[in-house]
Amino acid sequence: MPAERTLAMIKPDATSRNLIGKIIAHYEAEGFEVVGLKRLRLTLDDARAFYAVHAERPFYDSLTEFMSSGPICALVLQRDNAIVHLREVMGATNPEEAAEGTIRALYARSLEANSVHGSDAPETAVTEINFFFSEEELL
Ligand code: IDP
Ligand code: MG
Repeated sequence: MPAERTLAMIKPDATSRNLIGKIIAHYEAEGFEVVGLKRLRLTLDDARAFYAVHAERPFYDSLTEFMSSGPICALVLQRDNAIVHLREVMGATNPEEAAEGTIRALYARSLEANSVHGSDAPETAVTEINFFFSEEELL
């Protein structure tokens, strides 16, 4: 299978606990190559734009305030079947339902502060990669 790219984020609850290295090491051990990487703080407007698909959901305001509350890490990860494989390595959205050994089972604090993001489909991966990175930044 040819290499595929997906967009990952390390969320503010994880950057604030110095978990960037542990989480990236986990991804590298799973065969992902880090082809794009930056640490930044989203404005509230940035977070609202990134999560616009959830605008009608009751958790939208709280989620976007949380996502702009501190630094995040944005990563583009590449391997075969990257989108589906990253979702497996992350674990379920709700850490109480996340399989043992997944990032969310290991590190998430709550359903909202669940440490990591990963694109959910090829179309969203392209949109989300372009949200953070220009083509020249992906090596
Ligand atoms: P995902 O991150 O596993 O793809 P989504 O359903 O796309 O999950 O939700 C986006 C993010 O919104 C979740 O990762 C989590 O931080 C937050 N979230 C999802 N559902 C809830 C909820 O019911 N309450 C609070 N926060 C939620
Ligand atoms: Mg999602």
